[in-house]
Amino acid sequence: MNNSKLTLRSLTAAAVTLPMKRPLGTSAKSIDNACLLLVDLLTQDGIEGRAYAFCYLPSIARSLVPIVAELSDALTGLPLAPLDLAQRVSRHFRLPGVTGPLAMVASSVDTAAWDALAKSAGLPLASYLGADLHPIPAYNSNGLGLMSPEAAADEAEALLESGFAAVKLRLGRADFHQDLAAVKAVRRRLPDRVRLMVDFNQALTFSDAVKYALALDVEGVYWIEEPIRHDDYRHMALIAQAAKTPIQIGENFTGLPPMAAALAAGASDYVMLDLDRIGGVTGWQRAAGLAAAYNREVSSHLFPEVSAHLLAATPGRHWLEYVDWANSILQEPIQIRDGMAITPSRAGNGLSWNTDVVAKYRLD
Ligand code: SMN
Ligand code: MG
Repeated sequence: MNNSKLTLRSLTAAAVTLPMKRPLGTSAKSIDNACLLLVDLLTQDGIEGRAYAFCYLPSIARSLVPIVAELSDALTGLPLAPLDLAQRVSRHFRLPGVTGPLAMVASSVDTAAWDALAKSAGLPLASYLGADLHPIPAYNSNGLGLMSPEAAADEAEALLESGFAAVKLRLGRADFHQDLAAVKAVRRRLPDRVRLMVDFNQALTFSDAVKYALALDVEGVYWIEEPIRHDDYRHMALIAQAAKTPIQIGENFTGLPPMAAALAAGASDYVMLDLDRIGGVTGWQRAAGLAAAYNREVSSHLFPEVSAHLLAATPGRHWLEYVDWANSILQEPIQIRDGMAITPSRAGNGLSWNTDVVAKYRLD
């Protein structure tokens, strides 16, 4: 089939809230439901592209449904060329600004467009982007929120099912001694070969972050994620210089400019890309190039299904963040074998909705 013939017919969206098996207590907020916006792109040729956005709050997921409908009117009849569509979407949102939830919409449209293109070529997304279907090392990022040291150790052990060899613990309590107690309890319970990432979700001040990072240097932690405000690159760089443990940031890069600024400042040893904030497949590919120029390992943030394809096509691919939050609405959730995410071989990005379950959890 000739890709140039594909034409965008419509975009539709549905908001859902899905119960999470393991609630997640972060230093910012406790999350026990995954609020998603499901985006369907229909072409005039009948090929569909899909994406979902992780919206954090039900009100955000709901509010984006009419925004997608309005965007659909602006894009209908255009060729399905994601790079050109991205420019049109950027222009559509330029006055309010392509940030926050609007960046999620822009990214989802891009992701859905690439899905439809890869399907029309009969190729899995990774292959369509020129890569082999590499399995990707995955860490289990379900649960392990702020909880007692004993409960955290129990949960960490349970998370090793499916052969996971890495888990992520959330930190950022008011009292660092409690954070440290949780790290020690989890580390003691896990076999040495299991990697333990920790994530402060931006909870610390700069001076506390330096102190706590040095304390964590002797606790067998694999990376320290977002110790301070995500966009304070100057101080993040000082923490990265002070600590032996690598610093990980990036889930809050909205588009390329913040990522370029962070890399130029030396703010992070590793980078993590969020499909929904970085600009979908188009944004991810550009970001992967930038990371390669700076010789940085690239991990994914949420969206394990599409991120597996993108990491397969990313030089310096590092870890996939595995969460099962969308599994209930997916016809074929991503498989984990021996701690590796299996990049699916079906055409497209692999997303298709279980419509009965979508109907059950619909918000709008
Ligand atoms: C996170 C992700 C999604 C919701 C809350 C917290 C976290 C992560 O920062 O990196 O997994
Ligand atoms: Mg994080």
